[in-house]
Amino acid sequence: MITLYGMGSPNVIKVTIMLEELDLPYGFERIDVIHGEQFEPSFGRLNPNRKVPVLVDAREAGDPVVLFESGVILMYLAETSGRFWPATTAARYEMLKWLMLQMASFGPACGQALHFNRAVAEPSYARDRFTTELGRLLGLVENQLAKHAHVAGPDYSLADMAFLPWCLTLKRLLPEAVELPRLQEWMARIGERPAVAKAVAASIDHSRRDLRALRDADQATLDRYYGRASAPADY
Ligand SMILES: N[C@@H](CCC(=O)N[C@@H](CS)C(=O)NCC(=O)O)C(=O)O
Repeated sequence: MITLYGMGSPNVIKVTIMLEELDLPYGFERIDVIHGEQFEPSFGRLNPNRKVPVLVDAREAGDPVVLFESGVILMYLAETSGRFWPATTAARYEMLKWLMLQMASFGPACGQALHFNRAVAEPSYARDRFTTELGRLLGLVENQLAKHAHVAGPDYSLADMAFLPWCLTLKRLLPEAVELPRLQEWMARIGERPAVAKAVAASIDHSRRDLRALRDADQATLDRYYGRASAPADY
């Protein structure tokens, strides 16, 4: 049995896309990160960094495999299934460098740009800085899509699965950022894959619950969620 711990967020959707692409059955455990469920001791044993997604693979006898970091989870599912895992070292690393760029640069830039444009009302140095950096990275993806059908080259890969959920989130929350023709075409094309459509549809219910939790949260909860107050002292 595979269990995915998550919420309706892009880093979690990456993993559900891959699980759907592989047609792997899995259970979903919602973690209400807005109300701090990630600080429960039981969750800390799965991810000491207290973030979702977490994947627990208990399909084989013995200790389950417990993984955090969405990129690592994608790599694990690819390597263990033999799908979306290029056979040659050169092709594999060609794909992995774009996956790593998504993990290390694009995802964090999206998160910060969205935070300073949407969650915080006033214009600021931080807003300009992260919006500019996000624009630069989206330009890089646009250039890549001018040369290839997919982010990491001619083939659909883990890199597409990692970039797409963030791009779809931008389309909803910061649409002007993704008004790039090749990016738009790629989003529409990849979005039509049955596995992607299924994963995105499944995330809608989780997102609604996250939004309700955000709407109902008191100021102290919001301050903790947005990192303006420290995490619980004893976690
Ligand atoms: N690099 C991590 C980022 C994980 C992450 O930031 N997860 C968010 C949801 S997308 C989260 O758990 N937020 C809750 C919190 O920060 O307390 C990954 O890709 O898995």
